[in-house]
Amino acid sequence: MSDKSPFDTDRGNGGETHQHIPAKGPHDGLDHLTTNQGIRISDNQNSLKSGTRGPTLLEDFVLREKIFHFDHERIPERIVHARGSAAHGYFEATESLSDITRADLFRRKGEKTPVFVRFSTVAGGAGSVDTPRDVRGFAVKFYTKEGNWDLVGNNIPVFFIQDAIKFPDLVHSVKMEADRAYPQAGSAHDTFWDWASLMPESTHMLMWAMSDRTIPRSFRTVQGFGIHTFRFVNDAGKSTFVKFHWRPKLGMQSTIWDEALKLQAADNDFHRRDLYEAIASGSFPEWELGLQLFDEDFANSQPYDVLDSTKLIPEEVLPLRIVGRLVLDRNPDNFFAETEQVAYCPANIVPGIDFSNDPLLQGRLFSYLDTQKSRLGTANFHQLPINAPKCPVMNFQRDGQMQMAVPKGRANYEPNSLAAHGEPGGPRECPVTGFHTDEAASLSQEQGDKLRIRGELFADHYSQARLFWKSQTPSEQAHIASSFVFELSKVALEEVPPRMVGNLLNVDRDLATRVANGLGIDLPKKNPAAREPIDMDPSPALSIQQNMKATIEGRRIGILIADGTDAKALEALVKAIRNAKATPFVVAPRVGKAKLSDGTVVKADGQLAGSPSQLFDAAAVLLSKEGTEMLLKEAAAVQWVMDAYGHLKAIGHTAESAPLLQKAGVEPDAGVVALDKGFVDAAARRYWDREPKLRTLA
Ligand code: HDE
Repeated sequence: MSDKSPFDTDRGNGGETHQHIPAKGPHDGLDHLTTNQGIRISDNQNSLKSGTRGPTLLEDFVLREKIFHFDHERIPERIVHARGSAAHGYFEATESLSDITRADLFRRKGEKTPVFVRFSTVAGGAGSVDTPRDVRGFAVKFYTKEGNWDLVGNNIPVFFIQDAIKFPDLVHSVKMEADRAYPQAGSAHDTFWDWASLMPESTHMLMWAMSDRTIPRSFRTVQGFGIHTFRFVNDAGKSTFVKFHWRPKLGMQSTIWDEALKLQAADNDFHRRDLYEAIASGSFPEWELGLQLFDEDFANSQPYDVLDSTKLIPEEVLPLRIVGRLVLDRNPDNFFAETEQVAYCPANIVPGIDFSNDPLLQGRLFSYLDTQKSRLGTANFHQLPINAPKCPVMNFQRDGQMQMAVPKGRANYEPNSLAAHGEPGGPRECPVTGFHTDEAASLSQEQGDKLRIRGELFADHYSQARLFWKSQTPSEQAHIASSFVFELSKVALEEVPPRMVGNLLNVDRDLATRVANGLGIDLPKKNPAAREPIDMDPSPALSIQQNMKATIEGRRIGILIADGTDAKALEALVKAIRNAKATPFVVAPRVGKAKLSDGTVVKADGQLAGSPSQLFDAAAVLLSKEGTEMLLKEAAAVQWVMDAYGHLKAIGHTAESAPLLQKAGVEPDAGVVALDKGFVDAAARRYWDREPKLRTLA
């Protein structure tokens, strides 16, 4: 097959028009509507009937083809990660790694490789919401010159399980319950916690899942991780272990739980819209690619197994080497053709990159190709434009449903001697440039008898859960403990919460006690640990709050106005926000019209009831005396301010709006500032210390 897809042209006939048919009809120069057979359609409003009021005729092939195609528009959704949003962009190598990998995309500084990146939630269906508490998928397809490499990762560096054989159990337990088909897109229910409390190896991941990592502010503010240990292999055949990290240029940012819940009501598509609008406005999301590179001696010296996906390597122990950047600069043209039909597969790797024996990764190497066949319906899904490599694809694989390639000649087998007869003989293998599996026998126990067994250190289920806990700020710890309380409080199987708390006692006594108190249950006995946990040094890199960037770049600031709002102050604020590379969003009681102090009339970006403050990163209350009086009687306005305060956001205000702030229960603190006194700077952070005054956390 050539590197040009048969569908690169936008019309099936390659755009040709026959000379004797007029190119345009009497319809203002628009293209002609046709059937899928290219027959021009004369009437797209009425089906063919026998008489004015008679039955529709079976002969109406235009109607039948249209309805037939429509009936089959949906394809099976992904069994996990069904809800996703994606974008095109590029990866740029910022240094040459030719000494450690022969992978072409890393060899030259400045080399750019096209990518397609899909973010997703895990548990919900394709039509579910964007902001449940859930892990986010972060899948990158690199269209390299040597074929496609897919780095199919998540926004959390560890996973729930150690061995692929447990994956169907995990997914069954977290998805909606089998008999009642709820809850959608959430883990706060019986079956998930029943399973999780019986699976101590999930504890480390549960700590992450209960943290603010799983309620991100935006796809643009999540980190990404390849999770498994992979290998780089250089020209000399030397292999180096590698872990992949994506770091968002805007810094990490998450929401808080109450905000995430309210976002579900305000905008089901919060993350999808955010990604799309950022790219459409030219504010391109960007990440750095960081690597943790290590050898076998390092691996053997660690108190955990680097083949265990429930473990991470602290950055303080092995710092990241930043080797490139990822930029997303183009929205998909068509959601279905691209975002839905893209097929990622961890088995897609290129020469210079190789797998490790991580038993989770090994299972994934089977799963993805298998699932694509049932989801996309044919073994030829790799020919779809979004999946097709941007380098030549040549082999003797033939036929199958929906075959798009039209190979010439008889050479569909190898070896052959057809070339000797002047016929095309087809491609041949290349021992020099072809993919070689890394032969290095490594980690002494990686080979041996056939056993259903795991490495010895896999039995340590709690040390890194404790490490994570100890690396969080008090505010983050309170969020984690409270999430456990929230989730377990939804569990009706009464033995499950104590069983879970019994596991948490192995992580940290304070955590377990707070969860038990929050649930109102007695502190149970500690469950025996398969291997006694050890204390590791805290890793501040694991905390969001300690690593946020003090910037409003890429954020959205809500500005509440009404009739009488000071025109100059509004202009100055909008300008200041734009200068800081953020987006101002003006909210007014009547979207079409607000009459400002100088008599000018402005249109707002959103109507008050439809633009609650959870949609914004900070809130400016820019009201006159008259506007304040009017909005004091407006519950949506009071709620607007109350939620901004409750979600620990900066609130900028005019002196005249004080009564509204008062009614919303706002008390003065560092985040409540006069609009002309440093609001834009104040907007760059959240005010965690406000929280204990507002809600009881565990
Ligand atoms: Fe996946 N996973 N997974 N997974 N996964 C799928 O592939 C699977 C795992 C991840 O945007 C499926 O095309 C198994 C870890 C992402 O299209 C399926 C195991 C990580 C996406 C599948 C895992 C992931 C998927 C479902 C345990 C992070 C979405 C539909 C061995 C490193 C990609 C599909 C996209 C999707 C199987 C565990 C990430 C069924 C068997 C660990 C981001 O093949």
